[in-house]
Amino acid sequence: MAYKNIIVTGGAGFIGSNFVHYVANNHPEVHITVLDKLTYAGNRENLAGLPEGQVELVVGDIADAQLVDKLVSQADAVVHYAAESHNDNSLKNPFPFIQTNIIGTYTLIEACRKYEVRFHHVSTDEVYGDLPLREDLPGHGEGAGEKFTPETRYNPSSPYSSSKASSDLLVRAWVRSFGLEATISNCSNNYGPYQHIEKFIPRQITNILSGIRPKLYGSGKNVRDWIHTNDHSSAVWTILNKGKIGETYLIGADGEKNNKDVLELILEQMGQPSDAYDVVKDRPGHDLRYAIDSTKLREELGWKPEFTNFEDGMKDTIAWYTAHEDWWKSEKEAVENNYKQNGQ
Ligand code: NAD
Ligand code: TDX
Repeated sequence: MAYKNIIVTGGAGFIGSNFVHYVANNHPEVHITVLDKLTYAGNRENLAGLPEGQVELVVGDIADAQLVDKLVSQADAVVHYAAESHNDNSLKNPFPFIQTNIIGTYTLIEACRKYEVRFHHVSTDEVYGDLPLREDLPGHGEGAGEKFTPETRYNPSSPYSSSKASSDLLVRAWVRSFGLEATISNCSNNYGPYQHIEKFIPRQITNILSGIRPKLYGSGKNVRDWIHTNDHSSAVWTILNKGKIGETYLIGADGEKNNKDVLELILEQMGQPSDAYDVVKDRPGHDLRYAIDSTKLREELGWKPEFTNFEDGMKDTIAWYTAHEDWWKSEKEAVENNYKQNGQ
C-alpha cells in the first residue's frame, strides 16, 4: 500500500526531521503530520522551508491518549521517532525516559491497533547491550558472531536503552497478540546536521568553535558504528513501504570507529593539534562496542547506504555547525554547565 497520510512522531528532532525532509523531497504526494512535544531536543527550525500544505506540525505529547486517538484516526501510517534519546540524561533522571519511551509508545500502538493503522517503530542497536572490543577477542575478532543481528539477545545497559528495549517488546507483543501491523528497525549511531549539541560529535565541534577543549570519556577506545542520518532515513522509508509485518530490521553502514579516532579526525579537520582535548570521567556502564550486521535489510529489501565516506560526512557536518551558530549558540553554556556538574 502506498501511504498518503503519515504521522511522524518526534519529527522536529534530529533524525525525525531528517526523515520529514527526505519524504517531502522525494514523495510530494505524501502528507506529513509531525507530532512533537518540542522538548529541549525538538526545534521548529528543523522543519523550516518545507511546503506548508504538505507538512503540518502538531505540538503535543505522544502520551496524550486523546490527541493521539484523534490524529491516528485520520492517518494511514505512523513512523515513531519521538523519544528521550540521551544516555547521559537517563543516568541522571530516568523518569522522562520511562514516561515517553514506554508509556508514549504504548499510547501510540493502542491507537494504531484501534484504527488498524500501520506502525513503524524506530529503535536503536543499544537494546542489544555491547560487544567486546575487537582487540580483546582472540585473532582480533575476525570471524562469526561479532556483530549484532536481529537474533541477538536483548541485554540493554542504561535507563535509555532499557526503555527503548521495553518499547520494542511492547510492539512485538502487540503484533503477536493483537495483529498490529508493525515493523521495527534498530539503527546504529547517527551523525549529521541538526544533531543536538549534547551528543558526542556536535559537542566536540561546538566546543572547538567556542574555544572549549573537547571532552573524551575514559580511554576513548569505545567503538560506535556511525551512519549518516540521510541513510537512516532512506532505510526507514524502505522498511515502511517494503518491510514484512512483524519483522525487525537492523540498519547500519559498516562505520565502526573508536571515539578517540573520531575526535582526532574532528581536531584535524578543524586545524587543531591531535592532542588538544581533555580526558574526563567515564560514563557509568559505558557500552564498549556496537556493530550492526545489516545483511537482512540489504538482501531482502534491497537497501544500501549512500553517504559512506565518513571523512566527507564529517567535513560537511563541521561546515554546518560553523555556519549555523544561531541554531546552537544559545544552548551551549547550559549544556556544558550540565556536563561540568557530572565531571564531564
Ligand atoms: P532527539 O532527542 O534529537 O529528538 C527527539 C524528538 O522527540 C524531539 O523533537 C522531541 O521534542 C520529541 N519528543 C520527546 N518526547 C516527546 C513526547 N513525549 N511527545 C512528543 N514528542 C516528543 O532524538 P534523535 O537522536 O533524533 O532520535 C530519534 C529516534 O531515533 C529515537 O527514538 C532514538 O531512540 C532513535 N535512534 C537514535 C539514534 C541516534 O544515533 N541518535 C540511533 C538509533 C536510533
Ligand atoms: O562528550 C562526550 N564524550 C564522549 O567521549 C560525549 C557526549 C560522549 N562521549 C562518548 C560516549 C559514547 O561512547 O561518545 C560516544 C557517543 O556518545 P553519544 O553521542 O552520547 O551516543 P551514544 O551513547 O552512543 O548513543 C547514541 O547512539 C544510539 C544516541 O544518543 C542514542 O539515541 C542512540 O540510540
